Amino acid sequence: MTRTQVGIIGSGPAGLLLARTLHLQGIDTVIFERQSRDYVESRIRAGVLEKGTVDMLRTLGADQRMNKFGIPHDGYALAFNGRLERVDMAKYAGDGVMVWGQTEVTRDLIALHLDAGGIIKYESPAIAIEDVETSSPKIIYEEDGVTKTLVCDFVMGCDGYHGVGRQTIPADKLKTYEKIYPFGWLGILSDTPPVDEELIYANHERGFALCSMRSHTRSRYYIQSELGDKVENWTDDMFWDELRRRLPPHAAESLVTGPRLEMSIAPLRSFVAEPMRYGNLFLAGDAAHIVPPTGAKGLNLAASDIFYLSRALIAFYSEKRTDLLDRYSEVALRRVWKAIRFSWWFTTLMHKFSDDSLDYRLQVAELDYLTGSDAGKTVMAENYIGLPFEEFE
Ligand code: RFL
Ligand code: PHB
Repeated sequence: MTRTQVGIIGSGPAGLLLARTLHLQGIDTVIFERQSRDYVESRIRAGVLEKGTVDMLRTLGADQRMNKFGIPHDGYALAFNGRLERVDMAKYAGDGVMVWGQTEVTRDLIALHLDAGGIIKYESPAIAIEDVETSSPKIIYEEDGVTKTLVCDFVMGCDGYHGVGRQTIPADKLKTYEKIYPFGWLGILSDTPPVDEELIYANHERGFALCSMRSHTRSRYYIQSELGDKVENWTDDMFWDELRRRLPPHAAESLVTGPRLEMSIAPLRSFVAEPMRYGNLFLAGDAAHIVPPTGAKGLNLAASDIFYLSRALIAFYSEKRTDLLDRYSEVALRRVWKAIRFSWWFTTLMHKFSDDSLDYRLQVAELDYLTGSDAGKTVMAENYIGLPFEEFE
C-alpha cells in the first residue's frame, strides 16, 4: 500500500485546480481519473470565467494561453420581445468576465501539473473510499485491471455528479436538494464567426436561445429543447433555422452558419448536497452541487470551492490548523447557495415553461423592468461577474 497526503478523485476543473494549488505549496497529491486524458481534454463544456476564476488561473501560472486567446467581456445582452438590451457589467459591477473555454482551462492545467511532476492516473477509476472517519482514509482504485489501495491524510471527491465521493457519505449524514427542469439545452459548436461580440441570452415564445463563442472564429450556440429530445433528431439546418427564429431580427439576419464540430444535449438541474464534508472526505465542484448553465456558474463554483478548500489544507499542513477545514463546508456553501439561487432565477426568467401567455408576458415585463432600472442592471451585472469570495484565513 502506498501513501500520499491528499488523494484527489477526478481531473475536472475542481481536481486540477486543487492539485496545482497544493503542488505549489509542496503538498503531495495523486489524482485518479476514470476517463483517458484525451477524453477529458476534448469534452466541450463551460465557456465563461468569472474574475475570481481568472485570478486563480493567473496565480497558478495557467494563464499564458488565456491572456493571449481569452476574450474579456464587459457586457452581455438580453433579447426579449424583439428588443436587445445590454447589461454593462463594467459600469454596473465594476468588472467583466473572460470568455475562455473549460476545455482549454483543463488542457493547460493538466500540462502544467504533469510537467511539474504531478501525478494523474488516467483510466484509473476510484471504486471505493474507506475509513474516512479515521486519519488514514483509503482510495480503492483500478489500474491496468488490478485493484490497488492508496492511503491518504484526506480524500477529495472532485468527481462530479455521478462520482463515488458523495455516494460514500451515509445517506443519514447528507441532506440533498434537487430540482430537475422540464427541458434541456441543445448545443452546437461551429467554426463560424460569433453573431455578436458579446453573449446574447434570448427569451422567446418558442423557447430560450443563447449565442456564445470560444474565439473570434468559433461559435457556441444553444437552444432550449424538449425533454427526451435526441441529437439524432436534429440536422444542422434544423438547428440554425430554429436558432434564427428565436433571435432578434438584426442578429438573425447576420447569423453565419456552418457545419457542426459538435452537437450535444445537456439536462438542466439544480442540486445541492450538504455538508460538503464527512470525516476526512471532502466534496468540491459538481460532486456537491449542480446549477443549470444559464448563469455560467458551474465551473466557477468548482473554482470557488477550491479557493476555500486549498486554503484550509494549506493551513493544516503549514500550521497544523484544523479550524479552516472545519469551516470549509459552511463558508463554501454560502456562496454556492447564492449561485444556485441566481442560476435558478435566471433560468426561470429566460425559458419557456408553459404555453400560458400570461407567464410569457410576466417574463417580458420583468425583463423590461430589469433592463430599464439601474438597480435591475446592477443585479444582473454583479451576479454575472461572480459574487466576491469571503475572507478565509
Ligand atoms: P467534472 O468536470 O465533471 O469532473 C469530474 C471528473 O471526475 C471523473 N470521475 C472519476 N474519476 C475517477 N474515479 C471515479 N469514480 C470518477 N467518477 C468521476 C470524471 O470523469 C470527471 O473527469 O467536475 P468538476 O471538476 O466539479 O467541474 C465542474 C464543471 O465541469 C461543471 O460545473 C460545468 O462544466 C457544468 N457545465 C457547464 N457549466 C457552465 O457554466 N456552462 C456550460 O455550458 C456547461 N456545460 C456542463 C456543461 C456540464 C456538463 N456535464 C457535467 C454533463 C455541459 C455538460 C455536458
Ligand atoms: C458557453 O459558452 O458554453 C456558455 C456560455 C454562457 C452560459 C452557458 C454556456 O451561460
